Amino acid sequence: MLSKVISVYNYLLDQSGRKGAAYIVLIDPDKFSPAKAPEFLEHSIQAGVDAFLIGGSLLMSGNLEETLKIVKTHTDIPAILFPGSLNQLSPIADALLYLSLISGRNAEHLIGKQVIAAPLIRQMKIEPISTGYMLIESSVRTTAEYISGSQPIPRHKPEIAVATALAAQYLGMKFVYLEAGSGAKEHIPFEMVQAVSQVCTIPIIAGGGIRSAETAAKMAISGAKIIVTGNFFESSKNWTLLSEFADAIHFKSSKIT
Ligand code: 1GP
Repeated sequence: MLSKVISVYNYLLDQSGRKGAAYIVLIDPDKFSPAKAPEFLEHSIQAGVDAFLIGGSLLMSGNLEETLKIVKTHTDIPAILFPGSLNQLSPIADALLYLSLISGRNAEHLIGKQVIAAPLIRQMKIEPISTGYMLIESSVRTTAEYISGSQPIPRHKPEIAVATALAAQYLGMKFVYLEAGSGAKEHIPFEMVQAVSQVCTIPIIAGGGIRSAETAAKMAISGAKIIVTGNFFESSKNWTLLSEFADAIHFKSSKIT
C-alpha cells in the first residue's frame, strides 16, 4: 500500500526487496472496459498486484484520464504512467516512467520528447522515474519498434544488452526496462536478464509476451526486480490466474502487504 510520504520509486524498491520481485499489471486504455473494471481491479488487489502501469505505444480510442480515475477510485496502489506519447500525461497519476529509448538511436525518443515533457511533468507534479527503455528483438516487429523507428537489440546478443544497461546506470537512470513488446511472441531471454543483473546494480523491469506464471517466476529468479504483464489479462477468462502470477513473482514471500 502506498503511503503519501514515500516515493513510488522507493515503494517499488521496497516491495521488490521484500518479496523477491514486484508485480505490475499494464492497463492499456484502448483495451480497458469501464464496465468490467471494478471486477478486474478487485481480482488484481486480491492477488497482491503491487502497481499498475497505464499507457501504450499508440492510443487509438481509449481515454487515459477516465482509465486513471477508475483505477484511482477502486484501488490505492500506485498508478504509474507508461507514456507512448506526449498526450499520455496526467496529474492524476502517482508517478511516471520517464522513458528514454536507449536501445535505439532515434534522438527524438532518446531526449527530444523528454525535453518537451519535462515542464509539463513539473507543472503536473508527477513523480518522474528515470528509466532506460530497451527494446529486445522478438520474432515479430512490435508496435513500439515501428512507432519509435528504432532497431531492437538482437535477442541473442546479451552483451549488447549488458553494455546498454550499464550505460543507463552510469547516466544515473533508476531502472532499466527490458521490453520484448506488448503481445510479443517471444519474451526476453532469461539469459539476457541474468547477464544484465550480474553486471548492473540498477533494478531490471522485464515485460512483453509473459503469458504464464512459470515464465514470470523465471524472470524474477533470473534477476528481474519488476515483472510486467499486460496482454494476457486483457481477457477476463484469465483473471483468476492473477494470484498465481503474483505468488510466482513474489517468490520470497507471497501476499505481504
Ligand atoms: C508491454 O511489457 C509490457 O509494454 C507488457 O507486455 O502485454 O505482452 O504482457 P504484454
